[in-house]
Amino acid sequence: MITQAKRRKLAYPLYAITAEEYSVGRSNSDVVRDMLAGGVKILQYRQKEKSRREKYLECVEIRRMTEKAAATFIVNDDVDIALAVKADGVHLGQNDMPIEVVRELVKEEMIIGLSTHSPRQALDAISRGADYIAIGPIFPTQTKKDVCPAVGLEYLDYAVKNVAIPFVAIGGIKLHNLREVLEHGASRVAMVTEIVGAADIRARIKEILSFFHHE
Ligand code: TZP
Ligand code: MG
Repeated sequence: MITQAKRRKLAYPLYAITAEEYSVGRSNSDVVRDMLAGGVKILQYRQKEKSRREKYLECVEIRRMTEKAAATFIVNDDVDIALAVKADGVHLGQNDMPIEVVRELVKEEMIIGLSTHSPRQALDAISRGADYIAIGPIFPTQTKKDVCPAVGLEYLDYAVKNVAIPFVAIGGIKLHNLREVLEHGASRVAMVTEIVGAADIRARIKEILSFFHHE
């Protein structure tokens, strides 16, 4: 269940996610350094197709960097890596281990996030104790290999009206459609390629954050 302490760790508008295959030659740790320097305060380590040893070693380093920057660190998929590096949270998909089982492993203090693609999945996630949910993909995206089709802004509208826990809009969100997403009431957005693929990551983050500062 979400507590005030966990809410505080999620109380930031931009949720940045790694993906080395879209980072145009830069390593995850180089990208994370720039994300944090640009002002990112919630960061998810997401990396498919690397050995678990490599992922663990990268997460050790990223935990050190996020701690120094007072940023919230969430590990995608790997509950054991999240525990081993003392991450703030773990992010699960609909096909990962059941949330109740993960909760027993990580205990109450750790944040559990769940990807959801429909109102039914949102209600299910909330009733089973998710601390936050991801809402998407809002727009078509090629970034996630096994992604379901875009759900559109309607599901975001539903979440804005009906979801009381923190939620983050995700999927195909770019500078050019960010205003539209915010106008629909999202207070947090997650991005992969718009950040990791930018030539100047710090400048891109400043541009994204400026949308929130002028709200
Ligand atoms: N979950 C739903 S869509 C997505 C994930 C991880 C990928 C989003 O990537 P991008 O590059 O921001 O569209
Ligand atoms: Mg997953």
